Amino acid sequence: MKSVVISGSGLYTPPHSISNDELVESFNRYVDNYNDHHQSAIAAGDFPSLEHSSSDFIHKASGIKNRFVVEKSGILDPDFMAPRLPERTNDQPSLLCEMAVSAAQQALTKAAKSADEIDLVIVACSNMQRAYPAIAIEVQAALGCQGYGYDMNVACSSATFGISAASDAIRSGSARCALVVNPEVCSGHLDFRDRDCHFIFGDVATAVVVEAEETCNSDGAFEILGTRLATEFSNNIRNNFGFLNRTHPQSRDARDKLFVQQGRKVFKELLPLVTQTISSHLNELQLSPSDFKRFWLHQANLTMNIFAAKKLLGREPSTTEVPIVLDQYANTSSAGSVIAFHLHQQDFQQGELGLLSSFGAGYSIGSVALKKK
Ligand code: CO8
Repeated sequence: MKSVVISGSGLYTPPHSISNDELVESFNRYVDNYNDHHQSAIAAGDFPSLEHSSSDFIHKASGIKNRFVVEKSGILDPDFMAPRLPERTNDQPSLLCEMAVSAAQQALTKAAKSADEIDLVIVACSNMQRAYPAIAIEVQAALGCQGYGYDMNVACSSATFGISAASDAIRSGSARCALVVNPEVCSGHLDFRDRDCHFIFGDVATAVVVEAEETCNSDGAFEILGTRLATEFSNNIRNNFGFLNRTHPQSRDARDKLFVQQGRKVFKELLPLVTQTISSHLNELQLSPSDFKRFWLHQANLTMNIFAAKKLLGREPSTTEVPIVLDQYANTSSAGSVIAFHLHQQDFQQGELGLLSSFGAGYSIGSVALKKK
């Protein structure tokens, strides 16, 4: 079978960052305003008062200290609590396209490829900012790529599913060189008024170039030894936003039209699926977790990652075995494991193994076994 490699990766980090303290300060002002405004209804027992958030809780429960966002002032405005993003005209690049292009250009440079050598563009991320035309086709035009492009969404697992699709396309001959891009504007679909989740997400874009080993000119390439994808339906992470919302105006802006989750249930149900999927994937490749130098895991929760790695390795993992980027980037959905891969791969020697793995809504789990060329 044709050998396929990841020959370059790229990372676009938005210009604004928000610390836990900044986020909590604005959230708590929103809570105080809300409770003041509804004082008599709360006193009458019509509905409960809102509770303050806390930086300590956020850090202890998730490991997150900071997040990057495309726009900060609207998120921190207690009267707005969302990024302020002026609508662009159809002649301007979309926000997702702009972020994707920036990450893609870095990946192309690393892979020593020019845009016109790309003949497949996959934009793989949690939420597309419009229904059509596909963001991928806009990215294809903006960069000057050949061939074809399409969008795909498997929530947090979009990147690994995208890499798997690109690898299959190259093996089958329907593409020669692919770009898989993950622009995530998580701040656009997060309810910053919800104490349970206002701290979870950040914005970012990542990109990788996937091509046949025979066309690869990069000295930093990783061979894709194999991919394993798994899904199992769950309502525990859900967002009901969609074009049918307007057909029922009464609930068009209801809470479920943004990200909602049962965090504890996700933790309990998803982790066994993750460790089973990775274990059976490695078994099939006749490898064991201890053969791997590094696990570039989905970045949702620090405890979750340590738990998954401990279960796989049968011992406490070191910080170099399981690099954490969520402390600075928060959960960036599909991009999280690719950020970890991009920032923590320079020390790899020829023949060393690493595993890229994502897990999240769906449920969905992706596992990509890599070997340094
Ligand atoms: N400040 C202070 N206290 C709080 C806060 C807060 N901000 N929030 C909750 N509390 C309180 C709760 O009310 C609760 O109080 P009590 O015990 O009195 O009821 C207590 O703290 C404990 O609350 P939880 O049980 O909810 O806390 P956890 O320890 O479970 O931590 C987490 C919450 C961090 C959410 C954790 O459950 C978690 O990370 N779970 C894993 C979830 C996960 O991995 N999800 C993946 C989702 S991402 C994905 O798939 C992509 C989706 C698409 C992207 C969407 C972009 C927006």
